[in-house]
Amino acid sequence: MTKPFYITTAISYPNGRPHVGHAYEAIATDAIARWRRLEGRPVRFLTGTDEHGLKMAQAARARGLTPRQLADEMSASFKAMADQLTISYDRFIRTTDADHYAASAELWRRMAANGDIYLGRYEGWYSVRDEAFYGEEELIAGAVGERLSPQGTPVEWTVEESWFFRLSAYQDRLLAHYAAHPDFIQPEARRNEVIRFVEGGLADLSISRTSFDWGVPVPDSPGHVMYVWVDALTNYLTGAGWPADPALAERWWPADIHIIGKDIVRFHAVYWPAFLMAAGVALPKAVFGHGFLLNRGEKMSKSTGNVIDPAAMAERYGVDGLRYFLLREVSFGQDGSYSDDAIVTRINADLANGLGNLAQRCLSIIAKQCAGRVPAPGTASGPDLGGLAARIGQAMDALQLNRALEIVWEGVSEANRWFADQAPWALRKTDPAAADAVLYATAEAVRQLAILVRWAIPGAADALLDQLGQAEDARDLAALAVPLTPGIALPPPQGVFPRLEPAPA
Ligand code: ME8
Repeated sequence: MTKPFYITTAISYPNGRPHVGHAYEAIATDAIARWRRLEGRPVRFLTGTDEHGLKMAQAARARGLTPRQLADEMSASFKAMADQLTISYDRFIRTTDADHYAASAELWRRMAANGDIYLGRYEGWYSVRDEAFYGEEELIAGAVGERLSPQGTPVEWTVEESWFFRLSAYQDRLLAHYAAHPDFIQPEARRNEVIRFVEGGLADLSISRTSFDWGVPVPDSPGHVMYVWVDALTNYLTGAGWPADPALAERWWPADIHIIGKDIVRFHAVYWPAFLMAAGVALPKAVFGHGFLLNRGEKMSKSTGNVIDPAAMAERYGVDGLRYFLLREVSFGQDGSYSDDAIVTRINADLANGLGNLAQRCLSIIAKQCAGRVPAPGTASGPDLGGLAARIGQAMDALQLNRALEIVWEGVSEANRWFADQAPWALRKTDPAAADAVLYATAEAVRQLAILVRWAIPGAADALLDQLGQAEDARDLAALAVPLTPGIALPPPQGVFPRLEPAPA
């Protein structure tokens, strides 16, 4: 399993501070990246910020800043969020990075060399909030009859000279690609939407702007900057070392999967593969459009102000508590809802009472009755965790992250049940060796479970593995086969999962 694995999040607009939707995407992508590393695969994980475009320029003006100043300030807060949430990215890309300008210009030149870019005049509807062009037929009516984008954002009639990408020429090739690669767009519902959209016919795409200058300059075309989505999508290539470092790009490209939200599937599953086909660059293997996170069922967005600060959530629930809730409670690919109640209940039941209790009870008895050393195994068979790793692997391959956690917790329940049935505290009085054997088997089960859940709650899992005296390099799936060494001294046990109190009503 040494095939390299390249995974990306969307890059966020740093026109405001990150919200929990951004945190969710980073956590889910991180979970997949960490699972692949546990399997022993070399992983490259890219995340970052998408800093150009009219939306950034307008947000900066509103605050009396230059776009660059706003981007610096907000990009730093996205990076701080990623670090706080223990997101294991290999590069945090900013689309203002120098190598990204070079990659974007190179992609443009190749599309142009293929004859797919021509100069024209754009007249049509543009939504600054979505940074997207819409056809008249796609617009919907707002409350007072005004025109809105299909996402419900304001649109304005825009007229300017523009370079166009010959997207219309790619309809058949895109449909053929979707048919030949059924996993290219996931989940199924997103795939069906995209196919329907492409079957409806594709208009050429305006890919440059002249009305503002906050963007990557179009090669050899003074006054034009690239439409922000052209340079934004190119970040995935820049992050693989393309074209500056061919050996690196060869290793990582094509990407194994782009993890993005459902609102931007069209850009990733239609425009992006068409750009790459035009440039003669291989297509990513898959695009996964996850659902939206709703605060008690309501959509949140920077523009509506209904935004929850992920830093405050991580503070209240703990980084691993927040990660666990989002991964366990949201069915990956579908929308999910959260509330303080739901988070507290889930954390207390599964982390504090479930895994935490198992580890704490077993380790505190070992500390007291076995002089803090891993006891002798004896002949106790232990809880039945056989087949768990394989089943989790299957769920992870299918990107059923919540299902994978359910399976881990089948193991947690089994281990708790077995431990209680064996009652080592009673056994100690009649058969100390048998009591030791039960404690050994339980500690070994905690070790296995900690490894199997490390992709989801890395901080807590590592704290458990520390308490079991496990070396840094003995924490991957290969280490499942190497049981605890009897006799090793363990550090004093400490609770890893605090119980949370519900918020006052
Ligand atoms: O779309 N729940 O940036 P962005 C879950 N710059 N995910 C959410 C969400 C929510 N409530 N709100 C947003 C952009 N997201 C572009 C991407 S990629 C080349 C360019 C997701 O800051 C959203 O779907 O608006 C997207 O995947 C990511 O957060 C960044 O959103």
